[in-house]
Amino acid sequence: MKRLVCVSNRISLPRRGATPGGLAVGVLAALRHTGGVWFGWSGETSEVPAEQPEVLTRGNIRFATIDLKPADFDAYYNGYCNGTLWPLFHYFPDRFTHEQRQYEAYQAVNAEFARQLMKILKPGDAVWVHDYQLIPLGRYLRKLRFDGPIGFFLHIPFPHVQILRLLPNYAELIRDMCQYDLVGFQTADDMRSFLTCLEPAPASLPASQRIEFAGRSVRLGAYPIGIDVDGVINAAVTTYAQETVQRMAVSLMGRKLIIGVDRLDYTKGLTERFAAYEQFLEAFPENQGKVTFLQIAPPSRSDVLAYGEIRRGLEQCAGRLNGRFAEADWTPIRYLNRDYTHATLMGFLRAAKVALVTPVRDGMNLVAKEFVAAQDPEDPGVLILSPMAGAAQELRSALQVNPYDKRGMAMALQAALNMPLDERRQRHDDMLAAVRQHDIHNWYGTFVHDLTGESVRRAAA
Ligand code: ADQ
Repeated sequence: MKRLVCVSNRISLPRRGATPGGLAVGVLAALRHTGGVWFGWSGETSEVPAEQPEVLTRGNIRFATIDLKPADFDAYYNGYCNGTLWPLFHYFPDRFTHEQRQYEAYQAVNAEFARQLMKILKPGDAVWVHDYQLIPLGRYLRKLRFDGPIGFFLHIPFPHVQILRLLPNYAELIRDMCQYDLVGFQTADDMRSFLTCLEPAPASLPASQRIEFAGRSVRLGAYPIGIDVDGVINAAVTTYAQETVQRMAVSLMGRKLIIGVDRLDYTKGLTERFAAYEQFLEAFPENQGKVTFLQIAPPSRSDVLAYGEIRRGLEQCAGRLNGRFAEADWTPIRYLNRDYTHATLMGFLRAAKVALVTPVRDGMNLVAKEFVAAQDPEDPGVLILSPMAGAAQELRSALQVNPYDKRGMAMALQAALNMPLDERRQRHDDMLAAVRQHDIHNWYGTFVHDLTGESVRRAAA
C-alpha cells in the first residue's frame, strides 16, 4: 500500500483536545485505518516560521505542521478563503469580495505548503488534498516534480459557472483543479456544476469518468462523506445516560425537544430557522409550553466581519422570540454559543424528537446523518432537512423543506411532532440504511482506491 499523505488547512492535533469538525473526523478515520501523514497549518502564526515542519507521531499517524506569517494568514484565510471562496461556493454573491492581493496570498500560501510538504514526501506516496483552501496545491507539487498520485476532495458545494464566473480568477481555479489525478465532490450535482465551468462544457461526464484538460486526463467522481455509524450509535447511547444529557432532559419537564446543531455560519440557515420557529409557535399555539428548541451553535471564524453580524442578528432573534412567548416556567428557545464534545452532542441528538437541519447551502451536513444514527430505532425522532444540503440526496425519507419557506417549515414541525410511530420507524429505517451505505469507511475507501488503485480494507468496528 502506498503511504497516504493527507493535507488540509487545519489539522486536528491530538494534544490540543479540541473537538474535530466534519473534515477532521473524516481524515482521522482514513489515516487511523491506513496509517500515514497528516500535513497542515499548526493553528499558530509567527513572523519567522520554522524552516522544517514540526512532526508529532501518535500511533500510525505522523502529524506534520507548519506556522504561517500573520499577514499571509489573514489575507489567505480570513480574506480569500472565507471572504471570497466560501461565500461564492455557497451561492452568496452578495457576501463575496475579491481582492487581487488576497488571491496572491492564497497562491503564495499554497506554494509554501507545497515547498514544506516536499520535505517530507517520499517516492511511492499518494497525496490527498482537502478542501477549498488548498485548490492550487496540486499544481505547485507538480511544479516541484512530485510525480505520485494527487487527489483533491471538495468538502463544500461546487457552484454552477453562472456563479463561479463572478470570480475574476475563476479560469485559474479550474486550471488548478485539473492538475489533480482525481477530483472528488460531495454529490453528483456538484460534479455537474464543475463540468459547466469547463470550456467547452461537456453535457455529461463520459463513461470513463475522465475529462481531458490541457493534455492532462483528470478523473472526477462523487464521494459523499459519511459518519462512523456504530461509533455514533455507541456514543449516543452512552452519553444519553450520563449527567450532562440527563440534566438537560430532566430540565425539559416532559416537553418535546427540537434540536439544531451547526457551526455559527450564515450558510446554515439559522436566521431563517429562528423565524420559522416563531411562525410555528404563532400558527400552532397549542405547542406553546409543550416544546423546547435547543440550538447549539459554536462561533467560528470570528475574525471575519460577516460572522459577527450573524451572531448579533441571532442573539436579537432569540431574545425577541423568548421575550414574546416565554412564560415564567418555559423558555421556547435555548440558544447556546458553545462547544460540546462530539460524544455529548450525540447524546443530545438522541434526546431530541425533531432535528432541524435546514442550511441554505451545505456540502453534505454530517449532523443530519448523526441525528439518524443517534436516534432510538424503536421510537425514533423526525429529521427536517433542507434540500440544499448534500445529505438530502441520500436521506430521501426526511421531511424535506425549503429553508426560506417559513410557513412550510412551521407545517413540517407540526407534522413531525405529530407523526405516528409506524411512519417514524419506516422513515428512520430507510434513512439509517442510507447512512450505512455511504458511511465514513466507504468514503475514504472508495476515494483512496480510485486514487491509488489499491483496496483499503474496511476498518473493524
Ligand atoms: P461543517 O460546515 O463544519 O463541515 P458538518 O458537516 O455539519 O458541517 O460537520 C460538523 C461536525 O462538527 C459534525 O460532526 C458535528 O457533530 C460537529 N459539531 C457541530 N457543532 C458542534 C459543537 N457545538 N460541538 C462539537 N461538535 C460539533 C464541512 C462542510 C459540510 C461537510 C463537512 C464534511 O461545510 O458540508 O459535510 O465539512 O465534509
